Order: sequence, then C-alpha cells, then structure tokens
Amino acid sequence: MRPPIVISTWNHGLPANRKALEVLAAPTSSALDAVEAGARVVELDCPDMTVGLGSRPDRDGFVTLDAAVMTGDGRAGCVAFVQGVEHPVSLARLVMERTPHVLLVGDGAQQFARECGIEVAPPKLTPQADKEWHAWLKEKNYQPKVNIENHDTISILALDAHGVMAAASTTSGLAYKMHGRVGDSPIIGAGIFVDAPVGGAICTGLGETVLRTLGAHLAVEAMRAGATPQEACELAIARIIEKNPNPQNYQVGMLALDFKGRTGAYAVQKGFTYALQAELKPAASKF
Ligand code: SD4
Repeated sequence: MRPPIVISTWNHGLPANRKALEVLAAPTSSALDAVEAGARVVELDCPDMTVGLGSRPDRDGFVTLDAAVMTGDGRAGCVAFVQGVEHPVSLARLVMERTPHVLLVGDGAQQFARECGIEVAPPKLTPQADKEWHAWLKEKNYQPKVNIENHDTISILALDAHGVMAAASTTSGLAYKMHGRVGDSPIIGAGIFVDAPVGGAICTGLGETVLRTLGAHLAVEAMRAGATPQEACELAIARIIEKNPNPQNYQVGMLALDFKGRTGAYAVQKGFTYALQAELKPAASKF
C-alpha cells in the first residue's frame, strides 16, 4: 500500500483534492469515491460560476451541465445537457453503476435522476448569473473562447492506496454556448480517460478542440507507448494545436497520472493552474 495521489484542474482543484484525500484516508474508500466527493465540492460552490447549478447559462438562459466518471477497468458513466441536477457527477456514477449505458443526455438523464430519487430543480439562475446573462443579451456577442481568465471545469484523477485509478469531470461548459451544445467533459476519451495498467488523463479548456483530437485518450495511449505523463500531456497538447488553428484564441489544460504515481501537466497557454495533493501549481505551457 502506498499513499494515494490526487490531481485536479484549476484553483478550485484545491478544495476538491482536500476532500478527495480526506475520503481516501478511510481504508474502505476507493479512488472513485474520492473523485466523486472532490467534484461534488466544486459543484456546490464554484466561485468561477462554471460548475454546478450556480453557473452561467447558455445563450437561451438555461444552465445545462455535463459530467463523467471512469475507472481504470474501463467502466464509465456520463451525463450531458442535463438541467436541474445539483450533482451531475453523482448522476454520471449512477449511469455507470445502474444502467447498461455509458451516456444519458437531456430529458432522459433527468428522468433517470428522478427514478434514482434525485431531486430535479426547475430552471432558475442565481441573481449574479441572471444579471450577467441580461448584460450579455444586450450585445449577444457569441465567441466561445476559453481563456486563462475563464477558469472552469473541475476534472480530477485519483490513484488510491490499492492501486485503483478513477477520474471525474463536471462542468457547465461554455457560458452563452448554443442550447444543446456539449463539450469534451462528458465524452469518454475526450475530456477524461483512464486505462489500467497504463494511467489516466483529464482535460479542461475549449472542448471543441479536445473533441476533435480525443485528447485524454491520446495522452493515455502515448503513455501506453512509453511516454511519461509529462511527455504524454505535451504530445496531446501539440496535437490539439496542430489540428485546431489559432491557438492564441483558446486554452486547453491537460493533466495525466500513471500507475507508478508519476504526474504530468501541460497547457496551450500560460495561466493553467492545477492542484497536486494539497498544493496548487502552475502548469508549463506551449505559449
Ligand atoms: C467544455 N471543457 O465544455 C469544457 C469547458 C472547460 O475550461 O473545461 N473549460 O468545453
């Protein structure tokens, strides 16, 4: 048995990691329990308004949420374009554990939540989100750029003391996105991917760029071929830049962890912070 390792995206990774490490201190807990508990902290309280029901809405005024979980044995559950659910990451876990499916979206995901006894709240913006949305409506300037000032998704990876790895991701996607838009975060292989006995990778940033390259899968396959987690992140970010023009207009941050407990972090642009255990770190970047 060795000490567990937790790594997650952005400044809000710190409270998430703290919770995940607290969960992992219990001998019967698992990496999956830890990443779910960590992600739930940010779903409830996200000062950046980019995770959970307190997020900024899409262009039509609806907060629509995406989440995913995956474990190293290849099990996965995801929800996308789901409204009114306080903890989409837990709903994603229920999809994995209670259904024969991997991904439920929209009304169907809500229906499944109700069947599981989870309350589905009617659409409602927080006063701050409502105010910002009404200000945005005046110009309706729709430029879905994710940059270093827009710190958003919580993606989290944990390796527990028993050598089991799990990942989770939860987000409201991009503010003022088109209604129905889904990014990389709930798509297995794009926003998150874990494969024992190789490792896992998680992403944050402009989801379209990661969807086009299946960034997390790319990084894990690079590790399978012998790359260190750091090399794998750099390779995946290089591919994202190669396939998506104008990298000055978007940010993607990638984190990786292998089963030896080695970690990697890399981003397109400066400004991507991540939490490793209880410490916040700046990631190296291409630009
Ligand atoms: C998305 N990847 O929906 C998410 C948003 C994000 O940093 O992570 N932004 O595209």
